Amino acid sequence: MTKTKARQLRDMIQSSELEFLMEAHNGVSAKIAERTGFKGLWASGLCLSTSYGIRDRNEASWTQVLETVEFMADATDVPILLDGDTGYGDFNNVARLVKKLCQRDVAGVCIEDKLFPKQNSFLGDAQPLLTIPDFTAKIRAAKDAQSDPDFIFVARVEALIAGRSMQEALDRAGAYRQAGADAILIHSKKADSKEIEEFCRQWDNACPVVIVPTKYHQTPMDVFRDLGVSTTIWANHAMRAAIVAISEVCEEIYRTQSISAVEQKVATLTEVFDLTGENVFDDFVRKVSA
Ligand code: SPV
Ligand code: MG
Repeated sequence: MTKTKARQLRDMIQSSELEFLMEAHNGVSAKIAERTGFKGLWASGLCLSTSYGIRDRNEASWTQVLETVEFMADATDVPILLDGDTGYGDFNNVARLVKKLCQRDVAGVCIEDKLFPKQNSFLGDAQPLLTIPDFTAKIRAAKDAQSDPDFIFVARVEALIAGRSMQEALDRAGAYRQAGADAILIHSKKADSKEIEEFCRQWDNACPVVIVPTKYHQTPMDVFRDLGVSTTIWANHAMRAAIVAISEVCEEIYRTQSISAVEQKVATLTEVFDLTGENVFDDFVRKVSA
């Protein structure tokens, strides 16, 4: 029997290898990442928002996010970890979110200990944090609501982002683990990875650690491998690549009033049809008309 998506994500998070989740923000970007070979996907709140043309401040409703992530789950066979921001409300909202994610075959959710409405971690300083008891209530509510025993809850510690101490980051992570979190995402916006490395040393793999090296991208992955990090999230690179590629093609077509010059730079229609499954539609028609 094939493994459920939640089981696949659980195996990745718990494996002794360093694993990778690639950002995707709609069905087609999810499919492309899967085809490349990624074993799992990160449905980024920032990139979902960007794809809607809105800010990463919970301007999209949670059901709009759910609808998009369902398209992503339908388009792929690999597990998706949804960036669920702060859970779109209190513990009750988190429980309802987890229930719906299990129904739609989304393998896990990452919830951060900031306040609703959230703002992106790379904006501003000293962002306020939720109290530990209020956040552990969200974890317990999520674990209680999951219908799939393998569903993954990643608790995201924003203490370092908010300028709090290393000790507070460790205390929060400890409380979240005790409340039932399956993994801890420790986030940093520093250009070097010293504080992440320090956290990992002191945490000593009390439970799996997930990192997002968007800012400290120069540190080789072997450093994190040696520290026993479970999973790295490449958090926004499909969207940032798309912005550059779309801009270049728009500029060229606008300037030349022709599409000839870009023909070699864009996907063929055969590739488009292949990505959306047109190539197997005829087989489907034959099967149902037999
Ligand atoms: C996201 O991808 O939306 C994240 C990661 O939450 S970050 O933008 O680094 O906060
Ligand atoms: Mg986010």
